[in-house]
Amino acid sequence: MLIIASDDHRGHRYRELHNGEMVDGFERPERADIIASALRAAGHEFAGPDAVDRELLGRVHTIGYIELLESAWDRWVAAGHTAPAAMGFMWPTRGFRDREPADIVGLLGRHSFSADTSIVPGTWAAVASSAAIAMTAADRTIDDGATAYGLCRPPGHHAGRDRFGGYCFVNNAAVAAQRLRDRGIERVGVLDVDYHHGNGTQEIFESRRDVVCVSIHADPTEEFPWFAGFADERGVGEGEGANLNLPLPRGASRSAWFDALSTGLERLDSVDALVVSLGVDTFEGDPLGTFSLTTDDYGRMASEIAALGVPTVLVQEGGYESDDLGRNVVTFLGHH
Ligand code: OKP
Ligand code: ZN
Repeated sequence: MLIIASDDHRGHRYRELHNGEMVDGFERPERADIIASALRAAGHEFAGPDAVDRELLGRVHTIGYIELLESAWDRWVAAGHTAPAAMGFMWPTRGFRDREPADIVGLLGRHSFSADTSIVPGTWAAVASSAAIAMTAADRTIDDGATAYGLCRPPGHHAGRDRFGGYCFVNNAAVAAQRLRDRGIERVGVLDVDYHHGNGTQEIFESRRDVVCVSIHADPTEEFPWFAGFADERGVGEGEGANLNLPLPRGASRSAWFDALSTGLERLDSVDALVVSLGVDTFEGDPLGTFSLTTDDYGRMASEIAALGVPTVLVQEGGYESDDLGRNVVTFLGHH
């Protein structure tokens, strides 16, 4: 399979506020490097991304948000901050005014939603390349008529139209889905198998019927992102019915997970092309997850998804350091 990847993610490394203390970020460069070397060893072909199309980013996010991400580090330094990472630390929660601040600290608060995600000097290069990888994987899937995999880092599925958080800045899966639409695919499906709900992807497409979103994830009553991902979120207005959330309790069994996959795939049986938000943090050994999928299960997952029989773009989401991170992705790709 064709792998789209880049080293431009390496400068995006930061410490995160995790349950009240600063720790080395779980979403770290080693993740992508582990996956890349496992894919190389398995004999997959690699290519770099094309330059990202800014108009495409502007159809998924607001242009103002993209410009904020691009300029945030320089504005942080220009404002006199000497901390090694820029982040928001106050968010316009219930009852506050929804207005655009003038200062970078306020702007980062308004355009983010969680304290686990920071901006360092290398962040924009990594984010732009991650989005370019998703776009290019969508292009190659159409051009070659064969599945392409985008080794995106940072991940994207928590990033909303104008907000970052949950380690995500630009929504790579949404970029790939929008690219498929722009290239003439009528009805696109997004299947999010990451352990966490794809709240950003849902937000971006919830009012549209041309992109059908399905997410299987840990129940947000007891897991991040806490405030989205419930079963009664079924789309808004014209998009009513085009969003399906399949939350499972923490610690859900493998058979419960595969039952949810069957339900999700039924909902996607009329799409013309598919984007898979491929998080492998459903693995039994994942440091952030509580599900118990095995390495072999990623092969089964890939076969069941491939049985839809539509052009498919794979986009890497979560999946954190464990001895099997690389093997899990290799196993999925080997069965697709
Ligand atoms: C990103 B992806 C640890 C929990 C909070 C949020 C997890 C984001 C997961 N501080 N971090 O969906 O794998
Ligand atoms: Zn995740």
